[in-house]
Amino acid sequence: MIQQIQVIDSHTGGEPTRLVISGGPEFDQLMARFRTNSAPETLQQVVAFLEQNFEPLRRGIICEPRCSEHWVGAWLLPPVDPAHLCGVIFFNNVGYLGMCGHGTIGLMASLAFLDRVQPGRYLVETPVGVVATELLDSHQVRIGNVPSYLYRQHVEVPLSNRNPITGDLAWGGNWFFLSSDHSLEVEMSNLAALTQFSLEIQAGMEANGICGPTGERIDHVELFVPGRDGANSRSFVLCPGGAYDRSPCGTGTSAKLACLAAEGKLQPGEVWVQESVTGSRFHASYQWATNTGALAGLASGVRAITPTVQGSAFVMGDTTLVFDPRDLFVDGIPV
Ligand code: PYC
Repeated sequence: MIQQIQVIDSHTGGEPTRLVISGGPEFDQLMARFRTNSAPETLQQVVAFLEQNFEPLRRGIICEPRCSEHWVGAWLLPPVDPAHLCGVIFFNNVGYLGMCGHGTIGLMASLAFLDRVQPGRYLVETPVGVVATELLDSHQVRIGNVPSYLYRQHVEVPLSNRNPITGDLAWGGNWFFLSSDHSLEVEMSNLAALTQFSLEIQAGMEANGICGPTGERIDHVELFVPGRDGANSRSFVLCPGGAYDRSPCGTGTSAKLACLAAEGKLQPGEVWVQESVTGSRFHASYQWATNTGALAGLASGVRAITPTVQGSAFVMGDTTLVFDPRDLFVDGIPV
């Protein structure tokens, strides 16, 4: 049977998001089946179910030939808590993400495009926590991300063909290795070298057992250089599937703020302008987190932060994807 899936495509600072609004898994039934009192826990169980049962569809939606590796997909879900706007589960070409900052900005702009939200404040559920969002106008969105923190500072990563690199490990809704310990130019003309270097760092971490507090893969790499023209910093971010983030990366900016806060280099409420390699910008700030629960790996003396990240997104497409079982690549081109 031919399956049809309705999606809204947007981009946030150049980084695209494909929001699946209908035609996919029966989320009403799935939510009823897995519902617990905790929205993140419920969504984690839904992710596990999707991983077991809907991998071909995930790949078909987000991989070539319908899409490509630098996109992030998003399943739109009914909320666990009726006081919340919705749930969202982000995915990419290789699997699922905990949170996605640019994607949440894209989600809100897409819902505004569909006339499902007006400017105002909304809570959105993700598998790693509830995210506060504020739609400022039909494009501008501010998100209050999940508690973020510096996990380990000055970690040396051995590299196979060059000197080791030193950086920090931090959580911003995904796991990041953050470093300024390099001499690469963060420019569009240097994307191949930045990508190659970041892949070597990912491989170096894997080979040397450098991971999160409970064995999590550090699957994002951020390379920083000083900012210019009013930006505090400029960065290149490599995502888990090998593509670079065209936006400054919302979860990556959150992880950066956590490091700056822990080092006393940025004060609560102070604005940090993070520029991406493409030149797009997020404006970010933080407050000390008050209610973090138990965060694995939060060192004594280090406090978690609540980051706020602001950016804008534009809708690019309102599309029906068609999945014909006779198509050799109905489930995407295998990688
Ligand atoms: O904006 O958080 C983000 C993000 C993660 C991966 C790609 N973008």
